[in-house]
Amino acid sequence: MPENLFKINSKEYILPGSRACQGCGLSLFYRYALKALRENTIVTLPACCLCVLQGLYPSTPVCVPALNNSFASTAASASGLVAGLRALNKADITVVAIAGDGATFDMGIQALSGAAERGTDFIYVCYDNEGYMNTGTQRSSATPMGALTTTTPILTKQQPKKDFLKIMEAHNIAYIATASPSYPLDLYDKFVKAKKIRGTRYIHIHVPCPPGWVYPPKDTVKIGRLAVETGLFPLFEIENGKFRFTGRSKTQAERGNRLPVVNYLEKQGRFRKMDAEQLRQFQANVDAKWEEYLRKVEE
Ligand SMILES: Cc1ncc(C[n+]2csc(CCOP(=O)(O)OP(=O)(O)O)c2C)c(N)n1
Ligand code: SF4
Repeated sequence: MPENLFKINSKEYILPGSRACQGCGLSLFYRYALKALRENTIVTLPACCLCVLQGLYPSTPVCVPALNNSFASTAASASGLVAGLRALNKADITVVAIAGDGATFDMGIQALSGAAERGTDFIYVCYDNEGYMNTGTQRSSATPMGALTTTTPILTKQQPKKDFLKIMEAHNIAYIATASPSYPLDLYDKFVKAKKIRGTRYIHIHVPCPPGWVYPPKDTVKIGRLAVETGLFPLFEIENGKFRFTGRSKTQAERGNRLPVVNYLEKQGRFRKMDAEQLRQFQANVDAKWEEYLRKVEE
């Protein structure tokens, strides 16, 4: 892992002029991921906020080739790119599929599951802003219980978030990791590593979104840190079936010093209607998941 930020590739692959909102966690993640992936990378993406960030042809602030595809077919288009590059003897180019949670948890799960089962040689990244944000914050199956969205405007979302990492784990793929732009060294390191591994690699990114989560844009990094420090979004990787915590989560697992999840929830307007029972249930779900991960470390 690079010891400090100065060890990170200094080249910028996103130039000024992106159309993402102020304080967007997606832009932060994308900046560090592209620095790690460097040249010899092709991105494929569906309709989503990343597509807005990429801009409209013929102008874009992004310096790697990118293909726009339809909503449900990110992994299918990545599979096609991999096959095409192999036919052209250009298998050294890394294909990176990047999609939001709506395009992954809901719409694109079939194509992703198929490609993962075949072990297709690409990196799939789900950037999880926990809703259909590009179209105005509709609920997805990644939206947490208790959140207000434009399709759960009164009662809040009643169901817990789908455990998508568990679904990906069941595919026994080459590499799985979680990462957060609030911990850029950890994120950078995981993309450098993923680029070297062959087969299907899945990286799940926690992406705070100021308008959708209802908090001031200046707080993005703080919100991302709280997600990790409360144990809601632990940093880990699973390589050849072996689970290990990384970065801040590794220290916390050793020291047992997680913050209460309310510290994270209270900073966001989307949780303002959460009642005491939902809060209790939320904390219980986070605790149970954390215990499950601790048991995996021991396996
Ligand atoms: C088949 C299809 N249905 C609906 C849409 C409209 N649409 C465009 S972007 C989007 C939201 C995407 O959500 P997500 O994948 O979570 O990415 P985010 O917008 O949050 O970045 C929707 C519903 C579409 N483009 N195609
Ligand atoms: S809606 Fe959220 S994820 Fe989309 S560009 Fe704006 S801040 Fe980023």
